[in-house]
Amino acid sequence: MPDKATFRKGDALLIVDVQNDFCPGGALPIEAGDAIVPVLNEWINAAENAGIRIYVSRDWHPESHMSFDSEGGAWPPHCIQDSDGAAFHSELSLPAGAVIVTKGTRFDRDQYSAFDETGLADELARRNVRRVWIAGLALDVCVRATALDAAKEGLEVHLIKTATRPVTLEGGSKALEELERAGVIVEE
Ligand code: VGL
Ligand code: ZN
Repeated sequence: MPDKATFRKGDALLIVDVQNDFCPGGALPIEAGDAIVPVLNEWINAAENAGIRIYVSRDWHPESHMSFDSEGGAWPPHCIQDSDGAAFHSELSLPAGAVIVTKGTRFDRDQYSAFDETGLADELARRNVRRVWIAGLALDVCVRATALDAAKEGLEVHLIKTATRPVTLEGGSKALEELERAGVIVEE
């Protein structure tokens, strides 16, 4: 379990898409997606104690988004703006200072990465963040894309493996290999 000493100056915690639609009972459920919430709460608590910034991304699609299967896309309709499905999991204990990063709002294409035209890289640079701890949903989709972009931005990237789950097991193991090849440090 993390504690205050896990973190140092220049760190940030980045939690990806822990929303109801990605949890059991949601529109695009990930097996045991909700099981990461208690683990994330430990990380949030440790980050708070260390005075480390916390960013939480959310998938935030307009109705009839082009990524929905009804529109020829790859996914069932999910995370529609302001719906219950788009809300963060109710047991995720987000502190008041946590900063929300909204993505998936573009009409013309999907945005899997929390860095994709959100300005997040500039924000982290402005705050002198050099190392990010990444977790959330889904390992093989938005966590993968976010961690790869973070590495491309030159950040030191740590993936919290116990606090992420994949859409498919095969996709999850492929993503882990790919992330390690990209220099991401996978925390067992
Ligand atoms: C995601 C599928 C579609 C994710 C978002 O957050 O991993 N997956 N949209
Ligand atoms: Zn989506």
